[in-house]
Order: sequence, then structure tokens, then C-alpha cells
Amino acid sequence: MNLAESTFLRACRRQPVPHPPVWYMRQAGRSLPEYLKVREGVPMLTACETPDLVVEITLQPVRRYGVDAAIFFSDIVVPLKAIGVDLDIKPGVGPVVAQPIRDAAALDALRPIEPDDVSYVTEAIRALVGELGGTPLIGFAGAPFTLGSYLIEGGPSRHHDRTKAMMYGEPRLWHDLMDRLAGIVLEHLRIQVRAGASAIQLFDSWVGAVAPDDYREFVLPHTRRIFDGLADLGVPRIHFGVGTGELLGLLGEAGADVVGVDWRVPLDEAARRVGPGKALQGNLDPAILMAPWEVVERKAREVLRRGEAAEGHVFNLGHGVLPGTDPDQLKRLTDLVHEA
Ligand code: 1CP
Repeated sequence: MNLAESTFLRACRRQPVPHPPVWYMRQAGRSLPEYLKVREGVPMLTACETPDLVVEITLQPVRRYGVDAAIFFSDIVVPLKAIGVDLDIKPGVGPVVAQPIRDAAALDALRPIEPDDVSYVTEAIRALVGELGGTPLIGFAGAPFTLGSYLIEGGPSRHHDRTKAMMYGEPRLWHDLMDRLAGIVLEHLRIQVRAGASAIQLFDSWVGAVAPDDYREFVLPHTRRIFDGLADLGVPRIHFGVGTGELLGLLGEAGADVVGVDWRVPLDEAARRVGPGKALQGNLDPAILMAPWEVVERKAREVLRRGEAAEGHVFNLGHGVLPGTDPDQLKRLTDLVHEA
């Protein structure tokens, strides 16, 4: 199969495809028994820094489901750890930062990233591209707002209150922090594309907490810098966040080629909000996979039908695969999308 003509890359470019391509956010990981097996006794960040493991874990869902794209196995905090930020990923919790960033002096912890800092990423991607053949590999990073939230709060947060306190109360410090993060994220994505990733996804998972006017002022300029800085590489740029129904147009405006949609806005309505010249990705509620297959089938067909309103549609869930998901449901879902 020819990589450039793969259904995934064609759909991202809004070109005709025989069926919508499908992949799943968090397709590698906790729901797969073969993942749990290779991860036994290996801390998450150690796994991310071990190319053999990264290659194996990235390939597992491709083998099992026959999805149309692989997502690189890593985490959004990997580039931060690589430049020396003291953080860990705690099982059942997520990223935890030892010294949260809350003043100008703390910004010094965020130096620019260089390829040598993440040589294990380059090594794993080069190996993967060989293994994957015609299946595209998606590189990714966390967007400045979402990374900033972990750095400011010190860990996962429900209301992002300290984050917003800085955003509204110390706008200069906020923009300095976003600016440093944007530089790191841009270079980390460029490293992945130079190593062979065929597309990138920028996860701004928690930016749905921000109102549109504030998004435009405090977030969009930094996201735009990242997307503009990738333009010369010619790979599709996907942008996703949870609860971003009111921001969908702005996510496109920031420079994404493909706008990810969570399950709260149907794709035909999302297409209206995003406007012309963009493809959409989404948006089956990941919790639906816990229901009987008949329900999954009906809801998936509805997503496919509404996705026809988009200029290009990449089938996905509205957020990551939930840990308790039965892999057989995802296999059937993949087959259903391929037969559509
Ligand atoms: O010990 C473990 O197994 C930890 C679980 C785990 C895994 C498997 C974490 C901790 N991260 C990952 C991998 C991961 N993270 C991938 C890999 C590949 C795939 O998609 O198949 C990706 C793309 C991410 C990206 C990521 N990490 C995001 C953005 C995507 C999203 O889900 O919105 C976010 C927000 C994170 C932070 C993070 N890392 C881990 C957890 C549990 C969290 C979320 C914590 C929170 O709720 O704030």
C-alpha cells in the first residue's frame, strides 16, 4: 500500500476515499491485554524512553484492529521530562510535577528542546516507519494550555483554577509560559515529522474549560505559532480538545487541517461551526463501547452518516478509549467502518 495515498492521509487532505479511515485515541494501552503484559513492572515514562517497547506498543493496536493509522506511543509530558522538568506519571493519577511553575523564576526550568534530548523518540519513529509500511504514523504533542495546566497545578486538575488565576491575573507571565511551551512543542513535533511521522495531532485536551473570547486572547496565538511553524513540512495537522463545542471554529482558525470533535456536537453541526476547508475527526462517545454491540452499531452508523457533511471524515472516538473497553468491540467497530 502506498503511504501517501492511504485513506487516512487522503481524508485529512479532504480527498475522496472508498471508506472513512479509522483510528482511536488511546488505541494503545490499558484496554489491551498484550499491552498490560509488556508493561508489567515497567514505569510509564521508562516505557516511553525505551524504543523497542515503544515500537511494540505502537504496533499492537494496528495488528489487532487493522486501524488505518498508528499513534506513536508516548505521553504529552515526555518532552518536558526530556528538558529536565522533575515529573512522573503516577499509575491511576497521571502526570505529577514536583515543582509547579507559578512565578517568573520557575520559567527557567523550560529551556528549548533539542533532538538529542529525545533521541529515543527519533529512534523509535524510524523503526516504526519501516515496520508500518503503508500505514501512516501520527506524531503528537500536548498544546501549551494543557501542558501549562499540569505544570501550574502540579498534576491533574478539575477546574484548572490556578491555571486560570495566572491567565487572568498575570497575563505577562502567562504569555511567557505559553511562549516557551509553544517553542518546545513546535520543535518536538518537527523532530517527530523529520523522523518519519506522516501527520501530527496537537492535544489541547483541557482547553474546553476556556471561553471563546479568552481562547482567542490567551491560547490561539500560541497554537497558531505551532501550526504555522509546521506548515513547511506538509503533513496534516490535527487539533483536538474535550468539551470544545463552542471553540470548534477557533480550533480551525488556529491553523488545524483536521478538527477533532468530542461526542457532544454531532459532526454535521461541527462541520457548520468549523466552516469550509477543514476535515473533521470523531466522534463516537467512548462510553458507548460499554453498551451491547447493537447500540454501538446504531450509534456508529449515525456518526458515519453525519460525518458525510464534512469535507473529509476520519472516524474516531470523541475522546480516548476507556480502560475497561472490550477489545472485541473495537475490532467489530473497525470492521464496520471499513465496510461502510
Ligand atoms: O501507567 C500507565 O499505563 C499510564 C497510563 C497512560 C498511558 C497509556 C498515560 C498517563 N499516558 C498514556 C499514553 C498516552 N498519553 C498516549 C499514547 C498512545 C495512544 O493514544 O494510544 C497519548 C496520545 C497520550 C496523550 C495524553 N496524556 C493526553 C492527551 C490525550 C487525552 O487523553 O486527552 C493527556 C491529557 C495526557 C496526560 C495523562 N497521561 C496519563 C494520564 C492518565 C493522563 C491524564 C491525566 C488527567 O486526567 O489529567
